[in-house]
Amino acid sequence: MENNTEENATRINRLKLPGQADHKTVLVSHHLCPYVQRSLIMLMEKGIAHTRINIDLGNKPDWFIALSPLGKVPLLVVNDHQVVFESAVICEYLDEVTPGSLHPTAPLERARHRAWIEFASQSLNGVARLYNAPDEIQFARATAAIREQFLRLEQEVTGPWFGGESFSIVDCAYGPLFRYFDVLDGYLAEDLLAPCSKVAAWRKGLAQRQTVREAVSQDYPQRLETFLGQRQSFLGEQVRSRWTGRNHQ
Ligand SMILES: N[C@@H](CCC(=O)N[C@@H](CS)C(=O)NCC(=O)O)C(=O)O
Repeated sequence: MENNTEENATRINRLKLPGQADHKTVLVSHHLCPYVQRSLIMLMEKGIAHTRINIDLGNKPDWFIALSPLGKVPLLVVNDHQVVFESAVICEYLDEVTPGSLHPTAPLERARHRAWIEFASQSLNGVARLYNAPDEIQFARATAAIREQFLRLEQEVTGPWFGGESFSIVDCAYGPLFRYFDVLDGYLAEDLLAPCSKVAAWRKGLAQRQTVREAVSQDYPQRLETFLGQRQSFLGEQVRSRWTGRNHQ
């Protein structure tokens, strides 16, 4: 377990952040979770003072189980005890309580952005299928499915951000998705973004944005590689054999 349970419970219950009472914002997190990253990007984009508490999802603390209706991170705890869960809901809540919306105002455009946030979640499921694929055939199938999703995305992106000149909530959802490929690219036989120039440029822009960069710790690539190398999967095998190769150099 990464954090002491009682200590965390105390921090949740008795947290006193500097500044206004409405800055009492805690995000219960995990180092690698892409949904947590969405919420963190949003917190930083909106300049909201917050505290991040990482937990071990393999050994969830009791206070977290008690607080989290779905047992998932991210979990936003506001004013010491009010809980907001589900990253899309958290992002919209954070947007609504601060000036300068990162969502389009026109209902149809807003609906389109929400739909493409959901598309990002489905693409994350595709990434999980890729790293959990038990054999080469299923790995290739999962890779092909992601290639198709990126081609779809190419038709939707305006650039430099998803909807054009303004960074929006939907951009918060894609930074963490593309970040996986900073590590996965080293294990794929092809550049999945080669046919998608707009998505490729968008990915680059997201990787350079300060809030996207700061949503993870500096050791994120090593943590992700360790996570991947622990999978009993085709990719896990590739990662482990690289480790063995490195150790024999
Ligand atoms: N739909 C949720 C997904 C969150 C999610 O899947 N979180 C994962 C970590 S990345 C989790 O907490 N898993 C723990 C579990 O399912 O037990 C959201 O958007 O917030």
